[in-house]
Amino acid sequence: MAGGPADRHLARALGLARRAWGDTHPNPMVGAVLTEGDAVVAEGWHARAGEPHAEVAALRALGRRPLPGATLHVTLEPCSSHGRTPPCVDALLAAGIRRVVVGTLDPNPLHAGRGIRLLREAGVEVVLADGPSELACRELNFLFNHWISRRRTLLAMKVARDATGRTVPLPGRRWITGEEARADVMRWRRLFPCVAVGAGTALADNPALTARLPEGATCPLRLVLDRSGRLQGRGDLALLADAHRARTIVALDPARAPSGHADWIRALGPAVWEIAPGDFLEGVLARASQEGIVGILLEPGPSLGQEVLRSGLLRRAWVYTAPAGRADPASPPWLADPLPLPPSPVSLGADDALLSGEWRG
Ligand code: AOF
Ligand code: ZN
Repeated sequence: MAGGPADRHLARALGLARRAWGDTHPNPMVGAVLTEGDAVVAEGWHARAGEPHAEVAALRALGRRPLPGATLHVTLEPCSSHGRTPPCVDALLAAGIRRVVVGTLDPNPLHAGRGIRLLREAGVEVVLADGPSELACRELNFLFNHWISRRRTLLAMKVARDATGRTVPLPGRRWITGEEARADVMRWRRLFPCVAVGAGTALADNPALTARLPEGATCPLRLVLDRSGRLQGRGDLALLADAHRARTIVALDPARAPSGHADWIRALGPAVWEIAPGDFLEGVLARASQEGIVGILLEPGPSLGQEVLRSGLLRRAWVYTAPAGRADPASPPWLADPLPLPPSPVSLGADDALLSGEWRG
């Protein structure tokens, strides 16, 4: 179906799905376009968990029964069992839809291929996307795809470096990369339910970790990995003091943090995760999984970054690379080429490049 009208309609449905960017966890982003002949007659998307699925939203937007020849294009296989909402397969059959174009299969073990089979058994023509359309529909929901099959938090990392692999800005500067690269980071902060830094970065940079986009600012859950209680006495830090401090979580190892550290943090407003001694990163991911957090975007400094690389726990990365000489030559070059990322360089502004995707390290 490469390049045909079905791909065009799926591309439009993907645009609709992205309207709920970051808002659907733990559900996927899904978009749907209903066509009659060449005309798009209704659109829908899944706005947040608990609200109608994209297919149902499109049928409702139509406000009448679809014509007999109508086609429903949807970025994800229609669901086939009751969750928070009734199954979309039933809604499509009840509406008399006889042709469905599906962007990608739903990896949810409750559905995976079942929706397609039920539709076909009911005599509906089902067309499955392939090639770049299928890939785009699947990639959009990398967080959901990981969560639904493993019930485990996906750990991702964002790094801004220069071409020597250093990540600490030049003395007196705040940034290594340019504006476009930083704007791109904001989109990923907006997608992930949780953004994390180490205590070193919290102390050195005093970051707010909010997602500041042209359409407004939002605050993800903000996680500080403060294993040994280095934030003690720094109640002035933005993460502990700003208006969003109830959205901050401090993870610590009670055996290593000063006594009273956890209570001191809680009294300021943030939550505390006391991680039992052992592998700290693994403990944090286990706790985040229990809490239903589908993904953490870590923005590490050199020492945490090196630890994460050694841990084998990293699943995704966004590496923004500025020309050599943009980082502090006194800092360790810890993220050197070649990176175990797909060959996907994107240019951002005049100087910066981004390499991103599944981390195969
Ligand atoms: C669809 N269309 O727009 C979405 C789907 O709890 P519920 O009822 O919202 O169901 C959630 C599951 O439904 C979710 O895990 C995923 O498998 C599927 N999401 N399916 O047909 C949609 N959001
Ligand atoms: Zn559904």
